[in-house]
Amino acid sequence: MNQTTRTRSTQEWQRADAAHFLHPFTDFQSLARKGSRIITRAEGIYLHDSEGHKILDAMSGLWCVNVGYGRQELVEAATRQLRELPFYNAFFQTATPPAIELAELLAEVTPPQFKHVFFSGSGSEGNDTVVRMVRRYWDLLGQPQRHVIISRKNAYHGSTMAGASLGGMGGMHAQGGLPIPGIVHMEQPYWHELGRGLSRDDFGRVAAGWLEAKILEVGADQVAAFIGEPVQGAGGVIVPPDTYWPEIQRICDKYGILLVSDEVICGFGRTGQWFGCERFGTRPDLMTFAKGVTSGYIPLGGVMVGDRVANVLIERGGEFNHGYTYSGHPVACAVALANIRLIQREGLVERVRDDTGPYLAECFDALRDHPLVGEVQTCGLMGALLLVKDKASGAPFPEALELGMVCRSHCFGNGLVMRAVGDRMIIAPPLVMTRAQIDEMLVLIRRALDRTLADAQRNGWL
Ligand code: PXG
Repeated sequence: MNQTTRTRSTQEWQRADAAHFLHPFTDFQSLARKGSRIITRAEGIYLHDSEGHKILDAMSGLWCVNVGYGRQELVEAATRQLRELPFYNAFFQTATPPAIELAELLAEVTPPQFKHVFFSGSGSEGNDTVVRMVRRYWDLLGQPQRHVIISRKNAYHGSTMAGASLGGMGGMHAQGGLPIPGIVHMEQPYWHELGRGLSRDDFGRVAAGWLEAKILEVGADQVAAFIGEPVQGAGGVIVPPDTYWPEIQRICDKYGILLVSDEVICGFGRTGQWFGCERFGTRPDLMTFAKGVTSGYIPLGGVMVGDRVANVLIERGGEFNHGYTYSGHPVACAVALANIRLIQREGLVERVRDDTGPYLAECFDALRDHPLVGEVQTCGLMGALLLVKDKASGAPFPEALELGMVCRSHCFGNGLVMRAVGDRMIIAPPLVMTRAQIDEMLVLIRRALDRTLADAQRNGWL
């Protein structure tokens, strides 16, 4: 703990925070009234706050701390690189060893069509690069009219102008004049809301068919690409039926449009495969990554560029007028190298696939008997529990009750970070989590559900 952390009380932190720090996605006034929770340190899968509470972090920071907190290999890699060469750019025909080595290692751990990478500083910037690159690709092929990118409602692709436009969040589009031109949205593959009359498999095919309908509506010769998260993360851990992605791939192939897999959350082991596209059986042309590439220890993002696009950009391209100061930042790349090697050495992807992923699925399944739980989904080390008013019909609670937020407060009060997306309670814990820690998490989750149920009964919401 550093000097300032020791010498300020929680209230002093909160006062200074409210006076100067505008937090992301936050109602500033309401937070200033309540005061932030001040997280001061972390170890393994646990956070510690300024009040001395220990909290199980079932969200891996923000879907990113895949290898857990306090990993000395990553600290040492950063320190070594900071001493040797803290920064140099990659613009003017220069490169640094960590950036080159990371590019090489990424080509090794990603599917075989990927031999090239374009680095950014975050997932949002990565998706800005995707928009620039996709449109540049079709320009170079003499089809500049192919500029429309199809995305999905309730998708999250970041918060820059292009990232938020690709995303399908109405609240974000309502601020700042979004989406930018040439981005259109179709419905998401959310069975519980849109497919309840159908089997999940049939619904998966129907939902993928909405892509073909959208392509025909826009005009097939106008469409450049389709982008999607293998599993929608911020949208509420919406796991599509297994029939969905293969059909999306078939439709992309049929019309020759590029497939972009946004792997910012699903990448680096989250689904029990290195990348979500491998779990769901697609062959994307471009793949956005961030978060888990450094386990969040330092910002880094980028786009894996498949041969189809890379060959055109390299052979016919001339200069690509795009890049960031921190594209290939040597310290970030050194941390990513240490992080990926650690994931490999500890076999974390295989552990999620063969052991902790199936175990989490089993434990979540057992929550189906809870009176509030209407739907249960997991994929690797991601999970969602939908709170419903009526289990038989799946009828939701009135939105105004914000039952998810009630449950989330019980989690916090109980030493557990779990997110609420509407009434979907979601988790994405560090991939180093053990079976014993999953058991411990489940005790906390069940307790929060029971307390939420007691509130609902006491207030006559059921
Ligand atoms: N794509 C996906 C799939 C993401 O989940 C981004 C892009 C943007 O990455 P950056 O690094 O620019 O934030 C993300 C980010 C939430 C939440 O509430 C999720 C994200 C970010 C902030 C909040 O679950 N994901």
